[in-house]
Amino acid sequence: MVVSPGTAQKPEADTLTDFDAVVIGAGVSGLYQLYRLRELGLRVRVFETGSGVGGTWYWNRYPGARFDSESWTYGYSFSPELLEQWDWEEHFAGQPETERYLNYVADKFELRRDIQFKSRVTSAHYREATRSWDVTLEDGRRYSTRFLITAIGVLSAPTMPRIAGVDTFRGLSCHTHHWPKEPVSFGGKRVAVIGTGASGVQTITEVARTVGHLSVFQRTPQWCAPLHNARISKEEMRQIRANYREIFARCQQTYGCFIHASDPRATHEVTPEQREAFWEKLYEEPGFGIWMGNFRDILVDREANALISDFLARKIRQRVKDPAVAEKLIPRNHGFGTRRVPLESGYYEVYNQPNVQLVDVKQTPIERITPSGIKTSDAEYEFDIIIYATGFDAITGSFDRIDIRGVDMALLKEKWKDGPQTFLGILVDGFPNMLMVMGPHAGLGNFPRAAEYSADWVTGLIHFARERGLTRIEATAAGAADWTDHVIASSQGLLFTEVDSWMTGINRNVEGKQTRRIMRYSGGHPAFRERCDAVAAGGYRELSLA
Ligand code: NA7
Repeated sequence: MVVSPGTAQKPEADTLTDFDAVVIGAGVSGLYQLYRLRELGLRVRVFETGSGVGGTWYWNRYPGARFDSESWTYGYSFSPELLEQWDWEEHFAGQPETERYLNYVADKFELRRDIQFKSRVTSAHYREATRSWDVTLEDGRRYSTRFLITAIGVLSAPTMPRIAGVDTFRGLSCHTHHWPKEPVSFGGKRVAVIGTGASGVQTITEVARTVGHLSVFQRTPQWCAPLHNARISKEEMRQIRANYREIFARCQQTYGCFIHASDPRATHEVTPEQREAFWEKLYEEPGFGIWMGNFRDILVDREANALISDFLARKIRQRVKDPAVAEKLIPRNHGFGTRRVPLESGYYEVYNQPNVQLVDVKQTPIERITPSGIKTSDAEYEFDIIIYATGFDAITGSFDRIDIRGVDMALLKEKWKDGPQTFLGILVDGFPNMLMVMGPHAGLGNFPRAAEYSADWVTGLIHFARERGLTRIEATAAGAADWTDHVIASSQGLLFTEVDSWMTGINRNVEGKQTRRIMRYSGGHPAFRERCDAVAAGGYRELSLA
């Protein structure tokens, strides 16, 4: 049954629960999931912690926050009318533009009337007697729902460093994820940034433009590559619009749903001169091409990886004037692309500014945050502002922060303590009627491309169940074990598995997240879709349905 958004009918069988479906999160995936479930005529409520839509793009309003995906590959693809109406301003949109876009989508499809803002879900408990979930908000309000759908993102549980004295600092201090809505001025201020991941790199570059003095506290340098952002002219936007079908089709074919496809050649199949020329070309091109569009073996072959790493090290040495600083900015403990590559717009040149200082906290560890600044093992610094770009309890962190209990009150966090176990990254055995959009062990990549697929699959399954009067959907233990084994097997041989990062589940600021585990499916999105499509086409026989 397809009804227009907003005219949802109440199916008889489900009137025992407040809602047919509760979606947690009004970010990129939650908004689209709501749209799709409304099409089925479901009574849906979205609970969102923030006071506006956007998820990642609502919260991460730190200076310099912007896409590393091409804007025109990042927008939703489901509505030709939306594609027709929305003009992207930049090839890699900044956070304000993206937040505006997601608000535009929410308004256009009148999504807000089913979204309850300022509503943090603190617990979700499954009740076997009614085959439903009881959902409790932070303020104590409770709701029941047949289906519980998590759309809580992969990087939405920010983590502060475990450094003594963090609460004692008297100036302004803030995690990049929690950046205030009011403008913050850096002119004449002494600013510290702790953390040099993708968020830190963007923040540092932007703050350096106007800051009085900037100190960057770096634990691990990153292999950064140029973003090469530019504005989109009217003519370019016209061409993009005319090509949307091809653009999205290409994203469907690539490993990570980006427009960049890996080069079919291996690094050693070309001469050193050809290799150098190819890498120079990639370095001059916008976006993730140098990571995703490189020779096919750079992320699996140690020698190939060492060569591309050496190319990037030479770039850092060319761009940073002080050789000692350049050496500090060159990663030694991981090769290029084995961690998420931050894209930058003048990041390395920041260290040529006389008012910017790089502090290597491996050499001189931070001992404590003081009321006036930061004390390391060899100096005491005074600051007006401390920015924590210290990352996230990735992928499972936002699940861990909700008390999710399935059959017999089993705790999801406990079930996943040695790493996630899921079926297709969407279902978990022992947690009936809970469906995860972009859950752990799902295909990851250019987020909206993967999220649209995930939400479509969830919608298809719910549609299937309702048509047949099924009220209980669960993964089998065998199905989850198979998928988990497959996810782990698909990561074998990939160099990223040998490196500590949020992609291997490491966060030194979180108890129990010190051992590497595979957090996402690494077989590529086309293979992920093929498997999920086969399950759907086979009538979901791998699931336990009742
Ligand atoms: P990341 O990439 O996890 O980066 C966090 C950074 O914070 C990283 O450089 C960490 O160093 C550093 N960090 C964390 N704790 C500390 C302490 N205690 N002391 C010093 N430095 C610390 O998070 P981002 O927010 O930058 O990016 C997350 C993703 O968002 C990104 O990949 C994009 O996909 C978007 P470490 O490397 O652990 O030594």
